[in-house]
Amino acid sequence: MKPRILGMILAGGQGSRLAPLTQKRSKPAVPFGSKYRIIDFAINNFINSGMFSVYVLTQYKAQSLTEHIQRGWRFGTFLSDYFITLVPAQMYRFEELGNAWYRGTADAVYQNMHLIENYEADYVAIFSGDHIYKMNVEHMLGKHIEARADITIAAYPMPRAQAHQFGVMQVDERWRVTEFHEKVPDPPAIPGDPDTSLTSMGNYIFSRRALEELLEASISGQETGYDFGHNVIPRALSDGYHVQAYDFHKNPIPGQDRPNTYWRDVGTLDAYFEANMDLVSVNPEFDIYNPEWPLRTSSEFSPPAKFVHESEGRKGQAFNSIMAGGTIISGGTVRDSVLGRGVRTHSYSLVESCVLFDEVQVGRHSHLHRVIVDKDVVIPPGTTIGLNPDQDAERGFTVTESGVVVVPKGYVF
Ligand code: ADQ
Ligand code: ADP
Repeated sequence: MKPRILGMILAGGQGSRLAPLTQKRSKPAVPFGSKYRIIDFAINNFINSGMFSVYVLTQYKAQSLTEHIQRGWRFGTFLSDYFITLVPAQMYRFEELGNAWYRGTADAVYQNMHLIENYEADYVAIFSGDHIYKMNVEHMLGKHIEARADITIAAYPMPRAQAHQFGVMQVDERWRVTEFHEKVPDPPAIPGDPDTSLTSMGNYIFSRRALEELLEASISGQETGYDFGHNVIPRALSDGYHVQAYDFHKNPIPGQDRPNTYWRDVGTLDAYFEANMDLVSVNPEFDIYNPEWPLRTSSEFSPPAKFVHESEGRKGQAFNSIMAGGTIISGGTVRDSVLGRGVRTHSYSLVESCVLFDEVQVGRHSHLHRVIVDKDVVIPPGTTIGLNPDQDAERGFTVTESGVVVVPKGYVF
């Protein structure tokens, strides 16, 4: 019999370092790459791996995420094993836990153990909803089963200088995890490679019994400490469970020859901006055009994108850019940019290295350089943003370390 695997996507993250993009929505709901939301990549990973039973655990400012999933991710079938269902924090264990929202990642799963039981899962894939990447989860499950592991953690080698923001593992020659350090100031390096650490991607496959035992042991009756990284994984190691690391670089993606090395935690505005720019580079490392790994999203109706050339001085043109339906580039220039649905740029405007969300309007003679503009913003004619970040900060915009300027949703000039 085919093993039964249930997918759970952790989508409750606040994403405070992405503010103001996360002022009104959770991190997984933040638009990305013109047409997508960040969570779409995690869902596509499951769907493209042939896993159609997926719960999405939500909590913080979930309205936008809820609407996106309801609108875009319906199977519309009568087969009960085919679902993508939102599971908001709803105090399901109120009698036992009292007034408790999801108190951490492991608690989010603990409070929903009944779903795992009802599904009669053999394995549970608990994945983060926060990252941009492709991953063949079926391959990871195969390795988990082959190793007879209790837990398998997806692993990504990362410069050691950045590894303090992640969980870091040490493994033996068979990639069995021997140590796990969650966000420590001085994380260990890979032996023989002092500048690199093996980090956790926050994606776990659990054998069902190990998950039940470990959550019971590490959550039940505890006053604090409800996270996979801080609590459950260290406990699994100290209690002698078999914890295996999975080498993400060996993850095969159908239709893709090059090794699967692209994984981005777009946790900061600069990282988010750079990952968008990756999509408009001439030869992107992250291929969104692979027909064997389709990247679906909510498909809203929109008319075709249009480029208007009224006269020599008013050419509507775009270079090295991506854009969604409904956009009209009217007599202005767009370069190295990511544009959402229904964007309008008007004559003599110049948009360079920008990320414009849905419905943004750029007035005549405006010039934007390295700017992220959230939804529903009308930029009046003759506005300059991004050329003088100090001035932009004085105007009240968020300016990142690298000088990217962020105009928040609905900002009125
Ligand atoms: P972080 O990403 O810092 O570290 P966390 O903030 O707990 O961990 O978020 C993990 C995932 O859970 C995210 O997708 C987030 O949206 C979601 N989430 C957070 N709180 C939640 C809650 N209360 N309810 C539901 N979902 C919630 C983790 C691991 C590290 C690893 C990194 C990789 O702990 O070991 O290196 O992920 O990014
Ligand atoms: P997004 O910008 O993420 O696409 P939407 O504009 O589609 O979000 O909003 C989705 C839902 O989020 C709205 O229907 C509304 O319920 C809620 N929402 C958005 N902005 C606000 C707000 N300022 N205050 C309260 N709710 C909001």
